Amino acid sequence: MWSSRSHGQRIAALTIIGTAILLPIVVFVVGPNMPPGKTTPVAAGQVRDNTVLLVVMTPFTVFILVFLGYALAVFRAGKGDGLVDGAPLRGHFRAQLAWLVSTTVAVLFLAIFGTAELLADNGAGGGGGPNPVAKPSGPLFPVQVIGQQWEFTYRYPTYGGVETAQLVIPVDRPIAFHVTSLDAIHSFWAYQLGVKADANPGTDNVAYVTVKKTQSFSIRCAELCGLWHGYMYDTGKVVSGSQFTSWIGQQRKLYAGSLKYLPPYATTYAPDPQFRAG
Ligand SMILES: [Cu+2]
Repeated sequence: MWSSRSHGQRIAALTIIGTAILLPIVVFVVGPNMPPGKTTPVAAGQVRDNTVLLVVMTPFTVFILVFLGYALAVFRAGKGDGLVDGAPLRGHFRAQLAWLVSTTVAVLFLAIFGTAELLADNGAGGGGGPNPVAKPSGPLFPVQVIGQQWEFTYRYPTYGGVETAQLVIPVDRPIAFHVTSLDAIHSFWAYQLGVKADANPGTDNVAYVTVKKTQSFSIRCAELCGLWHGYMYDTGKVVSGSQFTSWIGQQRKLYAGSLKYLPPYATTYAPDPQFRAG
């Protein structure tokens, strides 16, 4: 019979071999195909972060699977064996040290890496609240996203505060989405852009993105918000600057009549004036 020491060494060796085989596959095959794709710098950053997370969890997953397989194969009781407990691991200094050090290093690395990535990408496509800690430099193109049961409406404060039923944004311009809600909590998720920001009533939740090429993208509500939550989806469009100018001009004409019924533009949006912020 093997000693507990040689069990440990075998499991460690199998974990190292398994990790060495899987890591290149994770980095070069699985990683580049991770969601949400690479059509915006923010989305590409999320692909990179998802790959890093997968790399970090690979040795741990391999260890758990190796341990399971090893235990099933080697610690199996033979016919006629009584119910015998294995050697206790309690007080095994090296096993404890290895586990404590590896998990501590992994968790601290993820905390530091995650914080750095959030700051480097100006919120990494997530909502940063009304006053985000990190902000892109230069002029921003503001678009208000208003969630309500069960659709999104889009407001363009720099174009007379016109409200539209479809989201169209110009390519290569840093966009600031101001996400809010009229009623329940929704979440504005523009999948291919790598943007996902909660829509809370009475809150201006700001998320930044710049899109590098013209394209369509899907929009879904990502927060269970009532009966027709599953139907709260939409398709947005990224167009050239000139296409955007002509589109927004048409919208202003189309909705000119309704504009006078809308409240003046504010960072939050409430049907009842007493809940309106300035
Ligand atoms: Cu919703």
